[in-house]
Amino acid sequence: MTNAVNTSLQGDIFLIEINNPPVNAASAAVREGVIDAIRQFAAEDKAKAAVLYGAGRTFVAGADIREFGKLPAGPMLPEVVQIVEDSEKPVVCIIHGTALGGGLELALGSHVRVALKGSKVGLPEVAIGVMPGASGTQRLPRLIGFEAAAEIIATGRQVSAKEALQLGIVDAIEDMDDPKAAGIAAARRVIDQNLPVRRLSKMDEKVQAHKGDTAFFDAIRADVKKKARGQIAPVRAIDALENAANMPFDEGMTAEREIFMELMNSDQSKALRHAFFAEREVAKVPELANGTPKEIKQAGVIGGGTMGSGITLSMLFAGIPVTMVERDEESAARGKANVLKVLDDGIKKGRYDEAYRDNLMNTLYKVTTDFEALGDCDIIIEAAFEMLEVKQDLFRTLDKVARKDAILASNTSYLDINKIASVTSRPENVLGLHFFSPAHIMKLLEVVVADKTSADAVATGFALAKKLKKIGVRAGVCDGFIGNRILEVYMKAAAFMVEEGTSPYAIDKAVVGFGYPMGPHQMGDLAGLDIGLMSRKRRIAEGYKGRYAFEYLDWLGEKGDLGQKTGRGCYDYSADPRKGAENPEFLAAIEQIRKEKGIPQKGELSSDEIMRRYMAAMINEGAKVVEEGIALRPLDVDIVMLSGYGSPRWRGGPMHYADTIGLDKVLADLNEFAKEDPVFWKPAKLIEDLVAKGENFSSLNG
Ligand code: 3H9
Repeated sequence: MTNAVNTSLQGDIFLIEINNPPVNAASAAVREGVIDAIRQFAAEDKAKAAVLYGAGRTFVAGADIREFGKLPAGPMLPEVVQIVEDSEKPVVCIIHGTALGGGLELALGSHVRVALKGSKVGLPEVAIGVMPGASGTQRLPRLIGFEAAAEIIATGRQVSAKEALQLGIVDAIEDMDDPKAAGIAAARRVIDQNLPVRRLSKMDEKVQAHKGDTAFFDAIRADVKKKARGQIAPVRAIDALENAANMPFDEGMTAEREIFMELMNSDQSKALRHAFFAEREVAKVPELANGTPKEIKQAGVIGGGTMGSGITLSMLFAGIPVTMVERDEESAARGKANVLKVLDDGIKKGRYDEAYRDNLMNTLYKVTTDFEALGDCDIIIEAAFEMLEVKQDLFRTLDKVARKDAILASNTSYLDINKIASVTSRPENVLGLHFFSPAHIMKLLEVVVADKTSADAVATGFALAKKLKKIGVRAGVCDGFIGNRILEVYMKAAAFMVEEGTSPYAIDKAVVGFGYPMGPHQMGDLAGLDIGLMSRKRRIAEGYKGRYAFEYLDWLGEKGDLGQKTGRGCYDYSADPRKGAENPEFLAAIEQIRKEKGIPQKGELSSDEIMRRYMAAMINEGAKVVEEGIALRPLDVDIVMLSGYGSPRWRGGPMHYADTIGLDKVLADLNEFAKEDPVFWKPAKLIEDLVAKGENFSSLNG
C-alpha cells in the first residue's frame, strides 16, 4: 500500500506529495499525513522551504465527501490548514488540475501559491449543500476582498489560473506540466530571494474595511438569496463571510465550523451529495462490463428540425463530423439554417467567434438529401417525425445504406425501439438515444436498450454521452421510457387537480415554490402545447387507458393557442412575451369543462396539498419504472428527473425526496388518494414491499 502523503528531501527543499487517487481528496489519512509531514519539515534542519503538491492528475479536489455524515476520524481539515500556515519556514503550494474546496483551503494555508498553466481553483462546496469549512470563508476574503470572495463562494464556480492570478488567489502561474519540478523551481526562488511569506489569517486590511458594514452584507445576502432559489448553503456562506468582517480570526473559524456542521447535516446537503454520487453511479451499467464502445469518427443525423439540428450541434461542439440528411432540398436548407442560427446566436453572446463557426460548418458539417452519403458513418441518429411507420421506413433504408457495423439509433421520445429494430437485419446494432430539447444544451441522454441491443451498442451510447458532455442514463423500452413516462403521470395528477377545482396557476405556483424552474403549464407553453396534444391523440387512437382529464389543454391546442410561440396558451403573453399573465378565457373554459363533465369540486387545494399529490404521483411511477426494470435503480430515476425535467437538485430527485420525507408517508398518501381513484393512485408493489421491510429506495441504489 502506498502512503497517502510522501515526503523527501531534495537539497534544502522538503517535498510533501499528496497521493490519494483518483482526485487526492483530503481523507483522514491525507490530513494525518500532511500534519506529520509539516512536523518532519520543521525538524529537518537542512530544509529551508517545503513544497506541497499532488501526485497524479490533480492537486486536492476537496475534503473527502464520502466521509460526510460519518463519525469524524483523525484531525479536522481546519486544524491541518492552520498547522501548515503556522510553519515557521515557508510552504509553497503547487496547484495542478483543480484545487477545489478543502484543496484550495490547504493552498490558502500555504505561504506561496503557484498555479500550473491550465489549472483551476474554486470553492464548490455549495454544490453539495455546504460551504467552505476549513477557513475558505475567513482566509479568502482577507486575501481578495469580500465582493470577489462572496461571488466565488456563493456560485461555487471554478476560476481559471489566469483569473486566479488577476484576483490575487495565486502568486504566479508556471508554464510547466510537472508539479514537483515546478515546486522545486518555485521553492528555489523563495529561498534564494528570501521572498516574504504571508499568513492570510494575519491580514486584516480588507476585513477592517467592512467591519460592522451590515448594509453591505445584507445587499450581498439578498442577491444571493434570490439566485439560490431555496438553497440555504450560499446564503449561510454570506453569514460566515460577515463573521470574517466582524470577528477575530479564531472566532470566525469557530463560527464557520458551526455553520459548516449545520449544513453538512441538512437534508439539502444530503440530497445534493446524493445527486453528486448518483450522477457518477448512473454511468455504471451492466453492459459496460463486456461491451466495447465503437469509435465514432463520423456521425449521421436524419432530420434537421429542432431535435435533428440540436443533436447535430452537440456533435459538432464535441468535434464529431456530422452528415445531416433531409428528405428534400428545401428541408435540407432549413436544417442547415437551424444549425447556423444557433451558432450565430453563440457568436452574438460572445461564446466563440466567426472562425470557430466557419470551421464547424465547413470542415465538420455536411447536409444532403442523399441517404447513400451515410455509408461511411459509425453511428446514425434518426430524428424524424414521431410516427412508427415513418421511423420503420427510415430504418429499412438505413439497413440498406449503412455499414454493417454502424450503430443505428432512434431519437424517439415514446415509440417502441423493438418495433423499429425489427425491420432491420441487425437489431443488435439498434438502440434508442433520446435527447432532450434543446439537444445541444440539455444534459440528459436516455440510452434506450431494446431486447436485442448488443452490449457494444450500449457501450457506444454511453461513450457518446460522455463525449457530448451529457449524462447517459440506461432505460428499458416502454411508452415514454423513464422520463416521459413519469412526466405523463404527474401531468395527469395536475390535470385531475385542475378538473377538481384547483387553478392551473395555483399548481404552477406551488411547483415553482417547491423549487422547479417552472410549473407544468408554464412548461407546456414553453415547449408548445401541440406536442402534448399530438401525443395524446396518438394514445387515444391506440385506446387510452384510465381517466382522461386533459380536455382543458386540448381546448387550447385545438384552438391554436399553443403557448409562447403563438402569444397565448395557458398564459397570455401579449404584455410580457416571456412571463405571461393569467388567461381569463382559459379559466372560463376550464370552468365550462368542469360543469360539462360534472366533476365533483374540491375547491382550490393549498400549495402543500398540491405538492403532496404531484410528488406522490411522480414517486409512484418512478417506483413502477424501477420495479419493471425500465430504470436500473431509483438513482437512475432521480438523475433523469434532475437533468431532464427541472427537479430541484437540492431535493435530490423524487426518489431521494421520498426517502427524505419517509417512504411510509408516501405510501400513506397514495393509499389515501386511492380512495378517490384506486386505479391511478394504486401504490407500486415496490413501495409496499420496501415499506413492509422497513427499507427505502436508497437500499436499492447499491
Ligand atoms: C470540501 O472540501 C469541504 C471543505 O471546505 C471543508 C471540510 C472540513 N470526495 O468526478 P469524477 C470521486 S467539500 C470523495 O468522475 P472528473 C468521484 O466520486 C468538497 N470522492 O472525475 C469519482 O469516484 P468513482 C469540495 C470524490 O475528472 C472519482 O472521484 N470539492 C471527490 O470528471 C472521480 O471523479 C468538490 O466538491 C471528493 N471530494 O472530475 C469537488 N471528488 O470513480 C468534487 C471526486 O468511484 N469533485 N470524487 O465514481 C469534482 O468536482 C470532480 O470530481 C473533479 C474531477 C472536478 C475533481
